[in-house]
Amino acid sequence: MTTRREVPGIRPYDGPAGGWGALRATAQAVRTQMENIEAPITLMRTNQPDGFDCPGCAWPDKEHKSTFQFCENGAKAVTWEATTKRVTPEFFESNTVSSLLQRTDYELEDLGRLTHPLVYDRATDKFRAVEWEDAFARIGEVLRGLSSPDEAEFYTSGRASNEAAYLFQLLAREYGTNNFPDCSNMCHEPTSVGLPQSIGIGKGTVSLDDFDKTELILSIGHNPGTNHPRMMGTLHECSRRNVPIIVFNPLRERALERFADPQSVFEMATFASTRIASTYFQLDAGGDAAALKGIMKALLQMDAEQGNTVLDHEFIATHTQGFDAFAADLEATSWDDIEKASGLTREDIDEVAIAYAKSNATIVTYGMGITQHNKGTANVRLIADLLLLRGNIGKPGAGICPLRGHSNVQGNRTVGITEKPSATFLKQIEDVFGFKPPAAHGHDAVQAMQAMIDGTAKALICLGGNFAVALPDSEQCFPAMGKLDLSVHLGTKLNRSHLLVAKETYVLPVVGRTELDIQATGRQSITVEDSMSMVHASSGKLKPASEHLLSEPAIVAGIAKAALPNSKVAWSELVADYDKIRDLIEQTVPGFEAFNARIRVPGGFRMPLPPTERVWPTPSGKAIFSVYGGVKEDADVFGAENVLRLITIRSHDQYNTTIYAMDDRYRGVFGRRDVLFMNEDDLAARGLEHGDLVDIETISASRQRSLKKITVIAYNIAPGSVAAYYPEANVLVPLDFIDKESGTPSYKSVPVHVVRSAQA
Ligand SMILES: Nc1nc2c(c(=O)[nH]1)N[C@H]1C(S)=C(S)[C@@H](COP(=O)(O)OP(=O)(O)OC[C@H]3O[C@@H](n4cnc5c(=O)[nH]c(N)nc54)[C@H](O)[C@@H]3O)O[C@H]1N2
Ligand SMILES: Nc1nc2c(c(=O)[nH]1)N[C@H]1C(S)=C(S)[C@@H](COP(=O)(O)OP(=O)(O)OC[C@H]3O[C@@H](n4cnc5c(=O)[nH]c(N)nc54)[C@H](O)[C@@H]3O)O[C@H]1N2
Ligand SMILES: [Mo]
Repeated sequence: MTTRREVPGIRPYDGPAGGWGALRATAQAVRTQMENIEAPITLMRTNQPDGFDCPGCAWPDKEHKSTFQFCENGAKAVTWEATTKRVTPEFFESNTVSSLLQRTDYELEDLGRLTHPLVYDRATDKFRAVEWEDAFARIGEVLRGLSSPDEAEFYTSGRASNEAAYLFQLLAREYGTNNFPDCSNMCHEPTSVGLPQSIGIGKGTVSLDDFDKTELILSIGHNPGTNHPRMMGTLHECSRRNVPIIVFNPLRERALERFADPQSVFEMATFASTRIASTYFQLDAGGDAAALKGIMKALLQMDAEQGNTVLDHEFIATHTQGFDAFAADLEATSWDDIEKASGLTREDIDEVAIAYAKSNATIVTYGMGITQHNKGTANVRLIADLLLLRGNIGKPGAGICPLRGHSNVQGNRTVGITEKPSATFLKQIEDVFGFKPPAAHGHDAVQAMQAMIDGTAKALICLGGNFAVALPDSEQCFPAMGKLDLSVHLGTKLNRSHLLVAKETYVLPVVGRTELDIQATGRQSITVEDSMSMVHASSGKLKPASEHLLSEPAIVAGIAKAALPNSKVAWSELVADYDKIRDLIEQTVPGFEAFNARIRVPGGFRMPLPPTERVWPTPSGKAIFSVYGGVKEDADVFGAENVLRLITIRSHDQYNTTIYAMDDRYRGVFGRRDVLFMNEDDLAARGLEHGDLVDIETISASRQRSLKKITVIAYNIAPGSVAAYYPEANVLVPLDFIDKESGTPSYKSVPVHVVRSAQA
């Protein structure tokens, strides 16, 4: 191999994921954010029976009462919120919004916790403190003045509790709209749309116990070492039981190769580690559909050759529908197309099919590598198809396992955050509250932004999140925020969406997950639902970051009382005692029977998951095979040559748009984020070298989109695929480049050209 030139901040990381590096990084996270010793104590209370739920990810905990589970990125999420840094009215007094917009996303949040409710003052171009009651009164007044409730958009980011989210949807529905853009629309919407079509419910079917019994794991398009770190403990255990773990990912992700469990005294003491992937297939970005179809085609063939012993024919006959059309589609798909579109060989695919045929209980885990494509929903259904072929749903050790995003994104949906509510839910709301909620479907995230760009949306209320930065096409979305009459942000820390001010803008600071929430009847707890449908209580213990904070339920109620003077909802009573919110959830949402009693049991309870008992809540009562049609996940780019598919990814030091620090340790990137990962052959084909400056240009018939002067680095990534960090690369993603079934942006498959930057 030729010696590579030195590129600042780029050096190979040879260790396993986890291990001492993770402990060091945790210590660093505590040191930079906390001045006192409260931090370690706070961390110890994460995911404990009487503590708070980790705001990091939605991976469950063993009965939620295990000994402290170490997790580096959970620690970062907690210290980032429990930081001792503050951004006060005095700070805003000496900094204009225009000047703050010059700061990076990292610098903005690193200013610390918001301490006071703020209103934007156009005359001075500054935020200043405002009284809560004045803020509520004015927000209510603007909302009451809109010509239609559908001119307002109610955005939810998945960190909100069930209680806050339930009140939020109640506010919007009594006000008169179903405009519920939410972070799930950018994330697992293909799961929420695709799985109900296949198995009747839009949630995963496995529990942690299933991982104890599984015989094979297929891990597709997710990066648990960074995004679901507590899952690494589970994968580590499975690997040590010699369960094969077959990974499909265009990038070599270190944690999927080797992991040292910081809980393991032996591994820590001996610097040993455990292999995670038994086989690692670096397929092309957008190649999963072809690979999955290939595996299933091979299975059908094996079944025919081996006297119908490979598929679970009894299960297929009793429990499913649509097999013939599905099989015909596989028949019509050529091996040539499968190999070309996946980037894998027939032998690779046969190998997986043989392993799958051998396993009596298989789990498929998947993330954004599956959902964020033009055919994300159809992709999710292919995974269900694969499992159905051998009866791998509703059997111990087997099932489908979507890795959810935000810690309560699944719960938010369960309690009514959806732009397409069911008639039954609306009827329940009407019966219990005595007002008629709107039936017309509302906007999802992309549609809400499109309405803002058109000027038809006038107000945006955000329950958390960083709406404009999380969405694609920043050049269109950022200015659209400024066209609104009103934007309101409930948040813990300052971010760019807050600064993209509307005619009137309020930033309302909330009590965080780690903090004590005291209301009229005393200390409150909230509830969340994890990726495996376990609902449990969470209550913070730290003193709130400022005495001026309000809880999310209190703020939603404050806005509601001002916007709906004749409301049928007893807002103040609900805020005084969250048990009363839970009683209402119980009365209006199925599955929450004896809600308050059951969350008082350590570990909480599981929401109903009929497919785990082989009950399929589809219209026909059967699980349904899909017909994919072709092998392409993403639209063809006709006439363009040298096309690369851009994947946008998270670094190890990042939580969505929150940048904790500038390193991406496992990928060997330190102190910077302005890089493009590219395969050596693709570099050579373009006459480029490791470390060159390049421009990335989106191939699209509409407006030109480019990101200039990015350092290209040689990386172990599938040829034809390149990767860059989100949110910086969002300028390259067209807003209408979506999965039409779910509305989810295709952040993982943007067709681009990469060219050498012009000399300065
Ligand atoms: N620390 C931390 N934790 C998080 C988050 C965070 O930002 N930081 N975000 C939270 C949220 S909201 C979410 S949704 C989850 C996200 O968790 P993930 O789903 O793991 O999200 P990504 O980082 O987008 O990583 C996707 C992985 O898919 C791979 N990939 C990309 N394209 C393809 C493809 O076409 N096929 C295949 N097979 N693989 C592909 C990428 O190489 C990468 O390894 O994590 C949650 N947890
Ligand atoms: N290019 C590209 N774009 C993507 C993705 C991608 O993979 N690639 N992933 C998409 C995905 S999966 C998602 S989920 C979205 C994420 O979209 P969002 O959920 O909108 O974004 P976050 O970055 O998680 O939001 C961070 C902000 O939330 C606020 N916050 C933090 N904690 C709390 C709290 O407890 N309460 C309240 N009220 N506010 C709080 C803080 O003010 C912080 O600035 O981004 C999407 N965008
Ligand atoms: Mo997400």
